[in-house]
Amino acid sequence: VARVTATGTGHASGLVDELVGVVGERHVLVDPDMTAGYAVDWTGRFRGSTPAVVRPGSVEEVADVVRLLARRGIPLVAQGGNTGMVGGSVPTAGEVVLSTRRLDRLEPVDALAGQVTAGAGVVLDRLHEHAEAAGFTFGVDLGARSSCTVGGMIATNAGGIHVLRYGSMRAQVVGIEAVLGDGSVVEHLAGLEKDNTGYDLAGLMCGSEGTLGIVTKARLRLRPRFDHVVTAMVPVGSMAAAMEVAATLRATVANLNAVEMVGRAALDLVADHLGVAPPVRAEVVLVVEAAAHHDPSEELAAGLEACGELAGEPAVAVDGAARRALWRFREGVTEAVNAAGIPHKLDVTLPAAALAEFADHVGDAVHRLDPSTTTYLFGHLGDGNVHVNVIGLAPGHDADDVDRAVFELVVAHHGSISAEHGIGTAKRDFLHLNRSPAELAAFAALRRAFDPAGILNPNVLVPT
Ligand code: FAD
Ligand code: 2HG
Ligand code: ZN
Repeated sequence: VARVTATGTGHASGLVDELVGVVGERHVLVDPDMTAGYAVDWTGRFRGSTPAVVRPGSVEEVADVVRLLARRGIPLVAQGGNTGMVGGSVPTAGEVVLSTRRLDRLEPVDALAGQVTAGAGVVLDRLHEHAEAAGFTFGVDLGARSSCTVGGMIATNAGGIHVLRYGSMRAQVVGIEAVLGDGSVVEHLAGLEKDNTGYDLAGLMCGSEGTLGIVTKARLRLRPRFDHVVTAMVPVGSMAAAMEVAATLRATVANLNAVEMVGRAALDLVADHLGVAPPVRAEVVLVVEAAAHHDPSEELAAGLEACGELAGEPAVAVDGAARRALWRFREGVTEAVNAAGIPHKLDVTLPAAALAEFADHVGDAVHRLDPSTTTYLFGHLGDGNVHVNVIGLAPGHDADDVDRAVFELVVAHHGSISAEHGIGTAKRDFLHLNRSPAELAAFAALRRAFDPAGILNPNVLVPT
């Protein structure tokens, strides 16, 4: 094992030996070829460097690692699948990376309680398979399912495509095990649905972005597995009309699972990227889904009928392969955008009454600032969440100006600058647009209480 060189980090040597003493030589990576993948995010926009990637295999090892880093005052970044979108999972300021991937134990499903206990490093796909084999499903699903982890999803309070039915990650978490910044372990995993014995530490960890503790395990609610699913791709003439369709479907389709949106520019981009023509094309396309113990096709058809005139005939699919073919035009947008350039990703949420107006103007607002940009809109329309992806910023242009223009438009419409991806390093300078000085002071006080040495992801959210 190579020694830590102090390049840019100021870390004392001997750290690696101490880390090796805790987790073993195989689980401390220092060779830059081995650590490189941990030091850059999925989009390639956020890059850093790290003196070491440490991969503990148990809660005790996590606690020992945190304790030794706290003693030396060395900051760390927790990292799960590294699929986060806001630069929160990479060591942008030379932090040690604590990878949770080895904490991947999945306990048997507790069918009586409808719950399961999962290690923080369990990947979402595996959790879904495990739940389904026991006759359940897990309520959160998202495009990064083959890489994102339970711990990362809790730390970001991930949303995804089923929020309108089951809520985001916070609504799935009944209990937690976590290591706080001083190395102490909090464990509350009994999974009692009712438990008013003080502060909800599990709830606090949701959306905390690795600043309050390292999540090592979680007790998660499961939902019924539905074997009948119908998916439709619905063409709509405008964003205002799409909002009406979403509202009508929510009011009429009891088994509604998803109402997702792809704007015209994003649809053309993803179709080009896939090399496949979409079955429907319009100003806005919705991917809607219903799932139930019986075939929900008629229920969804009646809901669509109640929506009045659409911009064409919906494409409908019930078998797995055909449904997946429709979903590719929605879930493939992120990859298609990435293939076209390094994006600025803005993940905003608006009140229902303001969303169409925002969506109709945001592209122009960005374009006025930087005419070389292209703006793509897509997202989770059923719960008011629009992803605004901007590519093609002119070199030398201050990218913050684009972010600021979008966020000011969001705030003018009483929306939020982050719906589901979090704040990370990307948006921390804009957090004050949504949070008052009193709220930010409370955030900072919470951080100090949970992490007195200020070592847990110090550069995200409200920097320590
Ligand atoms: P990471 O990226 O590794 O980390 C994210 C944050 O959590 C960082 O701040 C990190 O420090 C912290 N963290 C990680 N593990 C822990 C832990 N055990 N304890 C404490 N802190 C921790 N997100 C959505 O919400 N909805 C979507 O629909 C969605 N779709 C996506 C589609 C694609 C193709 C991609 C690439 C990403 C998508 N994302 C989406 C973003 C991302 O997948 C989520 O934010 C996810 O929750 C991150 O999980 P992760 O394990 O990759 O976390
Ligand atoms: C999605 O909904 C993800 O597809 C990713 O949250 C959004 O790429 C993005 O900006
Ligand atoms: Zn999303």
